[in-house]
Amino acid sequence: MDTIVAIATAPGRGGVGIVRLSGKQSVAIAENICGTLGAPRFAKFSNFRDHDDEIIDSGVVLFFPNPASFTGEDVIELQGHGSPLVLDRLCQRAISLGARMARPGEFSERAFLNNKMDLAQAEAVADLIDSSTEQAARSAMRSLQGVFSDRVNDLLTKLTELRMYVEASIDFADEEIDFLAEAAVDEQVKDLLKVVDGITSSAQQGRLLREGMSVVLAGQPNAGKSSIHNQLAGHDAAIVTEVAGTTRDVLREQIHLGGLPLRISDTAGLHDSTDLVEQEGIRRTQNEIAQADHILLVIDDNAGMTAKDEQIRADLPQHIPLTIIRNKIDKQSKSAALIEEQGETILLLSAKTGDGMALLEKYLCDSVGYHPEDEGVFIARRRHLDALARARASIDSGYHCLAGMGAGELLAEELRQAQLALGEITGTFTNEDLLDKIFSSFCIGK
Ligand SMILES: Nc1nc2c(ncn2[C@@H]2O[C@H](COP(=O)(O)OP(=O)(O)O)[C@@H](O)[C@H]2O)c(=O)[nH]1
Ligand SMILES: [Mg+2]
Repeated sequence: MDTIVAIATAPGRGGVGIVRLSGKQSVAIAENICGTLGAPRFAKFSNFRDHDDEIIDSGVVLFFPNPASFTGEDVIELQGHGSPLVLDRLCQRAISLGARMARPGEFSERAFLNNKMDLAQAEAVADLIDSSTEQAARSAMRSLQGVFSDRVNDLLTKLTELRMYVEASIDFADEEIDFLAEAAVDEQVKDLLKVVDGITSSAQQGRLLREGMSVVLAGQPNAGKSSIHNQLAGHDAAIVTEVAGTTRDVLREQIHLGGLPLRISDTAGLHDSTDLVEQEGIRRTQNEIAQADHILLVIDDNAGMTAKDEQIRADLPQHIPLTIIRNKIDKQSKSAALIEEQGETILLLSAKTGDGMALLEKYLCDSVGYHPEDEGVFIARRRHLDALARARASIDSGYHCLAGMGAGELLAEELRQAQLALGEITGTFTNEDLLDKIFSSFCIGK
C-alpha cells in the first residue's frame, strides 16, 4: 500500500490547517520534513522544512503509530497555519519524498479495510461531516458509534443461528421427530421479519434526515407562491407584489422542519407569456418541478380551481406527489384546514396571516413519514434500505417455503440470501465496485 497524503482541513483559509499522511513511509517522510518526531500521540512543535532547509511553515506534528490510528496505519498530522498555499507546499514536499496524493475517501477506505470501522460507520463519518441539521448530525454520530451496525449484527446472529438449526434439521430429515415443526421455526422466522421491520423504520427516518426532501411551489401568477415561500423560509426571500410575473428566477431556500432538511423552490407563475424573460423563467420552473419530491400547486381559494389551474395540473409530471394549496382564505375569513377530497389532499391557508402554515409544515413531514420525535434514529442511506428490503423479501419468501411446503432447504437458502444482503450494510460481503462507489463520493482528505 502506498503512503498517501492530503489536506485534512476544509478548503480555504483558516486558523489552522492540517496535512495528514498515512502509510508505511509516513514516519520517514515526516522526519525529513520536521526532524525527530515526538512521542506517539504527543504534540511536538517543529519547523516544517523544504528540501533546501527553507522553512515552509511551523506548527505541531503528531504521530499515531499503527494500529492505534484512524486508518490503522502509521499516521502523521502536520498542523500548520491554515493557508492553502502553505498546505499545498507541504503536500508537494511529502510527495517528493515518496507519498502520493490520496484519492477521495481513501483514509476512510483504509480505516474500513483495516477493520477500524465497518462500512456503515465509514459512511457515517461522511454523513456527520455533511449533515445539515442538528438531528442529522446526532443520528450520524449514533451510526458512527455503531448503533446501526449493532442492530444489523444482532439480526445477523439470529439469522445465522436459525439457519444452522434449519440446516441441521435437514440432515436429520429421516428421524421420527420433525425438527422444523418442533422448535416453532415459523415463529422464529416471523420474529426475524419483525426485527427487520424495526430496523427498516429507523433507517427510513435516518435516510430522510440525510437526504431531506425538495418541495416546489407552482401555480398561476399571483396565486401567492412567493408569499408561501417567504413564510416557510421565515424571511422575505422572494419579492412579493400584486404585479403578475414578479418571480422569474427560481429561488431556493434550505430550511428544516423539526430536523428534516427541506429545500423549497419558489418559481415563476405558469401561464402563456409573451415576455422573453418570463418565458425563460417558466422553462426553468419546469426543470425545477421535474426534480422535486413534492409539488405544492398553489391556487387562489377565492377563484377556486379554475380551468387554467386544471390545465397546469394536467401538464405537471404525474408521478410526483402533488398537494393543492388554496391560498388567501383570509379574504373570506375561512379557517385553515386540511381536507381530503376524492383521494386528493387540499390545504386551505393564508400566506398573508400565516394561518395554516403550521398545518402545511406538519403535513409535509407526515407526507414523507418523518416523525421528529423519534429517539435513537441513526443515519442511513438508500443502499442500506435497499439491502434491508432484499433481506426482508428473502426471509419472507423463506417463511412461505416452510409454511407452504415444509421446504427446509429452500428456507435455509433464503436465510443465506438474507445474510448476504445484510452483510452488504456493514461491509462483511462487498465487492470492489461498491467500495469504489461509496468512497469516491467522499471528499479528498476524508
Ligand atoms: N389577502 C391575501 N393576499 C395574499 C395572500 N398571499 C399572497 N397575497 C397577495 O397576492 C399577491 C401575489 O402574491 P405573490 O406571493 O407575489 O404571488 P406569486 O405570484 O404566486 O408569487 C400579492 O399582492 C400578495 O400580497 C393571502 O394569503 N391573502
Ligand atoms: Mg412569485
